[in-house]
Amino acid sequence: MHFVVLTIFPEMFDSFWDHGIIRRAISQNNISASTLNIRAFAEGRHKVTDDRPYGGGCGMVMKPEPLARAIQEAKKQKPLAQAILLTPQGRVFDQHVAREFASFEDLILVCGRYEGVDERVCEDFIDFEVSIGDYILTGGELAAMVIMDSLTRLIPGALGGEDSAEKDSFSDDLLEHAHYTRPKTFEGSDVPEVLLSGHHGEIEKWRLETSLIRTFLKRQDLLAKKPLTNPEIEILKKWCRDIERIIHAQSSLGSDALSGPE
Ligand code: 4FV
Repeated sequence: MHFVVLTIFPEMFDSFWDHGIIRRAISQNNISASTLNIRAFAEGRHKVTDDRPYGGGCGMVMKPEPLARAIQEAKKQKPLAQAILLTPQGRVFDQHVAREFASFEDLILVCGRYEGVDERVCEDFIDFEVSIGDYILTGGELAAMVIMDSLTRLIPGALGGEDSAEKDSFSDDLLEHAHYTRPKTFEGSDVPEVLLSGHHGEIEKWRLETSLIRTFLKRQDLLAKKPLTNPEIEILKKWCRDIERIIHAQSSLGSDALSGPE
């Protein structure tokens, strides 16, 4: 996959390309990337890329012509590329969207600045509008980095042998299980015994249970929209039985909690 980033601050990406998994993915040709400076497609001595909003109001708007020319140039370089505008108006990015985009040939990432871009660019030159979240950034560059980072992880070979995106958080719409490494005891707390057992079946079962409980406690919205597997349903049912037993035991413990308002 090739990423073409359209921005008035191309230097912001120098460091991004040059570190960690992104740097290795580029050196191994799992991905490639380039920038186009939108200002280079602007007219006049001052290469102006923004102007005052029609209808008045504060802030400036990105002019359509330089952006349209830059997108056309990017599509000339990468004819199969999909043009994505990073904007709060867009489809909210998540691992599902990441997996969908990771199957594309090439991507053009259009980074807005100021109050936003002229609407006619969105209508005629953009294939997808994507938001990384319901908050306002000063520019689309950080959002473009988020997209490239999460997509690169999904490119086969980019994560290398020791890691795989298959077992990610959200790969099955659950939060990831807890992670532990040496030392066995830290600040008086030990690594769960099962992880030291070498019993892979038990370890996988424990990891699924901790994923489910963490998702249940922290992100029930994810559980609500996830088709559960039989093993997952069995685990939830076991919890229900455990909870029922505890509630039932309350009566024999003479707890008056049971005689509450319900
Ligand atoms: C944004 C977001 C975002 C809006 C105006 C750039 C800014 C400025 N992009 N997800 N949230 N963009 O806030 O993607 O041009």
